[in-house]
Amino acid sequence: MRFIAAMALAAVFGFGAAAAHEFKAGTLTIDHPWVRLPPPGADTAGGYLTISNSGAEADRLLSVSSDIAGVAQIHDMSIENGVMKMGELADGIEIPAGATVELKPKSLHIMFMDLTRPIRVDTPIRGELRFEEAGSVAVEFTVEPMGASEPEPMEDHDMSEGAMP
Ligand SMILES: [Cu+2]
Repeated sequence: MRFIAAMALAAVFGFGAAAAHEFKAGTLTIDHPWVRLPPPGADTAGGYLTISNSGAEADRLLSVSSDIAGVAQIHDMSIENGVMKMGELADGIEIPAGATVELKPKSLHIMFMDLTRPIRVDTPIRGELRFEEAGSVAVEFTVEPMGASEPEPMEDHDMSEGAMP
């Protein structure tokens, strides 16, 4: 009986660790980096993650690199006159002290461009985040199908899904 309980506990903790999928660097915690599986033939893919800063000083995400793309830019997305626009944030993203910043579809995101290999759901992507204070942090992005667990806030923007991660 005790043995079975221990096994169950191990299973729970094992799953918990995998599900958490987080990376730490100094006062930063980077939670659940993932890349949305792009449509076949696409040469860009969107990357998302959550960064929490438990420290007393702000930090800044300056750049991102990966093993799937020649270029990775940090993008913001906004809707102007009903048209979705996105552009590079040349200064990166500030992570204020005590704050959590979420990169997610239809919002702040990482734009992987000039994809160098096919992206598959079963193949995690190695990446590196570079912060002003915390330095370089190695992370692993999981790959998730389009729309996976991400509700679409704007129903009428579904058509541009492929071009606008
Ligand atoms: Cu973009």
